[in-house]
Formats: sequence, C-alpha cells, structure tokens
Amino acid sequence: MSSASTTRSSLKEVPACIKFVEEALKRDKKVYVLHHWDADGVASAAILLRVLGPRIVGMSTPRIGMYGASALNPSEIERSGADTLVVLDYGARPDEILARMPQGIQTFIVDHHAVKLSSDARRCCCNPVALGMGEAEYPSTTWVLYELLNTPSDIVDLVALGIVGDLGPALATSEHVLFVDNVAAELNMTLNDFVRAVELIDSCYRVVDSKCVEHAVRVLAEKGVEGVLHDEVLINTRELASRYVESAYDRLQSLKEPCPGVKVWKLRLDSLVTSYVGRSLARAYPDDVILLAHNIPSLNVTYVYVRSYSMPLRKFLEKLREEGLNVGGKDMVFVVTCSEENCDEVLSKITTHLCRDLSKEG
Ligand SMILES: [Mn+2]
Repeated sequence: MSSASTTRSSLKEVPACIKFVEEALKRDKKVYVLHHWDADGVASAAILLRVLGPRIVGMSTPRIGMYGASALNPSEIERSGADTLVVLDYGARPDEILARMPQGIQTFIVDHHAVKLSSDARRCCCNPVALGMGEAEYPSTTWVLYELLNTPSDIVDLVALGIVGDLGPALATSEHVLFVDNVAAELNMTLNDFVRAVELIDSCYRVVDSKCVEHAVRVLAEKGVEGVLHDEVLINTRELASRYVESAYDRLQSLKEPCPGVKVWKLRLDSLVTSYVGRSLARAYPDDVILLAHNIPSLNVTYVYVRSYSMPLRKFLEKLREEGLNVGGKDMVFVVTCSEENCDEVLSKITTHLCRDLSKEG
C-alpha cells in the first residue's frame, strides 16, 4: 500500500519509536506488558507475545474501567523482575503513567490516542497521533506496531483484528479496509469473523473480568482469530456480557434533545457496556452526535461517552480539555470522566459547545 510506505518513513523519524525498536524489541530485555483491555489492546499484547515470546516476564491490564494512576499496579510490575515496561494502547495521560512506574524500569508507551505529550513523555511515547500525524493513518495500536516491526507477515491477523476493533463500522470508509479484506481472504475467513472475534474478546472487559482478558491474549497469540472464535471461555463470557447489554437497553433513559443533531441518554449499571451501547446508539442515529452518561456505581464514576459517525469531534475534545475536563479520546469518539455530583454540569458544557457549532453550520 502506498500510504503505508509514506507513513512508515515518518514513524522511523520519531526518536521515541526508534528507541522502542532498538531497546525494547531488539535487545535481550525482560519485558512487562501493560495493555488496554479492549480488542486493539489485547491484539497488540498478543503481537508482542508472538514476537518476544519468553522475553515477556509479565502481562496485565490496568484496573478495568479506570484511566490513570489509580488503575496501575506498580508493585506487581516490580515483582516480575522486568527491566523494561511496555504500555500498549492505554489512552491515559503519559505523565501520570510515568510518575507511577517503578524506578529503574525503562518505560515505553506505544499508543494512538490523542493524548498531550510533555517533553518528558515525548522521550518514551511512540504515539504518532499525539505527535500530530493523522489518526486515519493510525487506526489502531496494532498498526503502529506493524510499522515498527517492519510489516512482518506472521502478525497480520492480529494487526487486522486491532483495526476492526477500533474502527467498527467506520472501517468501511477507511483506507485500511483493503488491508483487512486481504488478511481475511488469506486466512479463508470473512470480515464478519473478525467482527465476531472482537465481540468475544471485548466481552471480557464488559463483565470486568481481567483473567478473561489475559486468557484472550494467550489464545490470540497461539491460535489466532480462528482460535478465539472457538474458545469456550470466551463464548461463555459473551453470553454473560450479552445479558448485561440487554439489561442496559432496558434501563436506558432518553433525555430531551438539547438541539437538533444532538441526542442524550443516561444509564446506571454496574458493567462496562458504555462503548457497546454508545456505538449502537451512534449506529442507530448516524447523522447525530450521541451522548451517553453512564454511571457505574461500583467504580464510583460516570463516563460521558460522545460519538458521531458523521462529524469529527477532535476540536471539541481539545476545547473541553482546555476547560479543565478529564477527556480522553480520538477523532470520532471521546469520553469525559466525571463524578456523580458534577456530571450534569459536564453534560451541559459538552452540549453547549456541540449545539453552538451545529447551529453555525446549519
Ligand atoms: Mn486502540
């Protein structure tokens, strides 16, 4: 692909990416992998497991559902005896991660979320999107790894899976759809098989089961996408997750539209179905921006999930971050974390910005 060759050369100019390849991948290091719990994070971890094998001395996710220092477990990383830590696809603020990591362990962050990079973070973050490169070119962390590893053919199934997981229906209009189609065809599989594998893997975090996530990484590394489709543990977890999702739809509360083009829902439920429900709402209303305020009592947190399949949201994300809100996300989706007390205020801040902009355009 011609786009791949141009982007490849630009990643190779990023000092933190060069350093990651030279020091974490090529040398004989003892590596601990900390990875996001979604399909892209799981597939990224599986890539490193395939490539590094026994050089990986430990692997886990941050506490499922939490982004930031309190989700990390530095003592476990220390106990593993690792000298190198690789953090994959975890959209938390790099400075917060670095501040919490054990001394004497060299940390690398490989990601494609739109995070802010301090000069300290710049030294260890191989994150093309945070450095201003296009998110369309880096749809997944698996794709970042693919380029860093010089596009080896023995990981293309995992690379494609990460792309399918992160892009969802947006894959159809992405330049990467060709890559995914080719990989599926080579494996004698369909795109729908990949969509099903994503669903199976993502059910682990929906029911907040980190052991299940680790299981998924091993299955994926050893048996690939086909192995995931036939795995009993994952199939059972998907059953459980679909019951959670059903109860989410029952409890979903629709609010009054703040303006044409913006729709708002509230949900209170103890499972991590925020993005699942948010995505399905966005698919049902593809011309609108959808907001889902999901309160999770056991985590004592509310996530305001904002997604659009028609309008880029990056500038809103940046505006809200400037106003001091805790925002993480990408071009077409972002999440604002709030406490139960200030959530209505946060909701109205977001809708005010969106409605002001939409009325200008309309
Ligand atoms: Mn990702």
